[in-house]
Amino acid sequence: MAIYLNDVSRTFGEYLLIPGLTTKQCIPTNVSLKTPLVKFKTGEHAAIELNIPLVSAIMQSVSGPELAIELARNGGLSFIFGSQPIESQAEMVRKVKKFKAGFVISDSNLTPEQTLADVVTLVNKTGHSTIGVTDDGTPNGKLLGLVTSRDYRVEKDSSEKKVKDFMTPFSKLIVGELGMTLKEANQIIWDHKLNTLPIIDKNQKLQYFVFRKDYDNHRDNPLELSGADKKLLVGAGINTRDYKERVPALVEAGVDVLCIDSSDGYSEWQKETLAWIKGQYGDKVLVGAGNVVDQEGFNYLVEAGADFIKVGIGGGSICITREQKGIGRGQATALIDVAQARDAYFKKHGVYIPICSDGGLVHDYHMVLALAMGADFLMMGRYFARFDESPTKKLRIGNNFVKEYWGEGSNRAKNWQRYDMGGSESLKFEEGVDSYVPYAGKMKDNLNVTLGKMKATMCSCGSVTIEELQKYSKITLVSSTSIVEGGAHDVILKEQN
Ligand code: RVP
Repeated sequence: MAIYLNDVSRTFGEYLLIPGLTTKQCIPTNVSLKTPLVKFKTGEHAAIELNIPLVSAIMQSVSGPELAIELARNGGLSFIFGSQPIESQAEMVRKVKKFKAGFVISDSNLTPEQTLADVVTLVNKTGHSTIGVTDDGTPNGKLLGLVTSRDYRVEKDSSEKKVKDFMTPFSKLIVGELGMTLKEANQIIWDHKLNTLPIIDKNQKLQYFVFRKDYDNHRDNPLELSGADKKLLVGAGINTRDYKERVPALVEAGVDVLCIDSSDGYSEWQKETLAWIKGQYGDKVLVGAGNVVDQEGFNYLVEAGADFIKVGIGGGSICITREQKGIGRGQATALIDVAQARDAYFKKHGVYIPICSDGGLVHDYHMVLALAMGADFLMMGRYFARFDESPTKKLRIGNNFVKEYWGEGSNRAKNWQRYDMGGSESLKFEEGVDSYVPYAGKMKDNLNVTLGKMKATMCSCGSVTIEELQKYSKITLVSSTSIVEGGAHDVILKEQN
């Protein structure tokens, strides 16, 4: 006979937090959102700790290098999507690792033989007015000059005029050398009243620009997630098919942590993948596994060597796995169950395995609930897809701006490995949809609001750390009628413009 679980599958919207005593120390500025990303032994620290408990989903429409850089600068971490060729994924990882605050790789470059018409086209395309003139027109070619808006007059000059005839030539440029600090670069900018300082290597090859206007922007990112070498941290998704080629390429590119990406991770394929990685690299390569929704799945992947476990099947906003395959579990119930297994494992073995709640988080308070229920960090797709930094197109629909957001199991992503059940020929059907999400602007502005709200909720619960929240919070189920009570009710809302 089948086993019946007695607990109802529930999700975050069915719970509320009951406030605890808010002491005078319990103020948002005292709240730390630091949290472990990978396993550690009693009395030790995790090899990687996040400064905010948020990671971005392993998805084409979410985690590209631009979003990864911005999220790491704000204390979280991205897992660059794995549903792409190995080399392009490794290149994205390299791009994040190469990022140096204030040092920008030039995105506008031309050769001296190109024309004013090319300059105008490029400026319109990038929106940037500083153009690096290099021998081969690439961002790292030999620097031959610089063009800024002060070097030409579109109305008066011929559009055929060659770049070499109006650029500021290299002989007249003030440049910085590769290896100098941002402080040193800014001193040169200040001393010479420059707007842009090109940074070159020994062979005069352009490496970066440092812009005067960026100085203030780059000064304060106190939560930045970087290693001892000051490079930003970045993760990457892998699958259970091509890991013998993909993992070495990602490691070579400098990836800090991997995660096996699967909608249903309780499988021998994951065990094999973990065994291979740990056999090759030991604990030098950190790798998470999942997704699971119960204790059995958690214990299986932990025994197989996973450094963290991802929880959640079918709760993602773009996910139709539950409808298509009838598998899954309410996200809150799954999390509560797995958190118990995590705690039991810690008690028995003295090893703490962080768990990540993946998918289905809608409101900011859901994030606090998930942490209170035992999640160590949270993976989100929809939340991040809305921002400028996500890799998808921003479109206007009617009076609203939206961004595209599609599931890895959709026909558009064609990430069949994620849904692979093994064998040489596997059934391919959609488990995700292609959609839009409301455009929300810059990540940093949104994060500030979200983190502010999370901290306020934690203070109401009397907790200044995630550990305290997990230990002491009181959580209650709500009835459907009390959910109605929680919104505006029995009033006539004024029209919102
Ligand atoms: P959400 O944050 O609710 O948008 O959910 C994102 C999560 O949904 C991902 O981290 C992943 O686990 C899951 N996902 C991604 N693609 C699909 C799909 O196509 N079904 N599901």
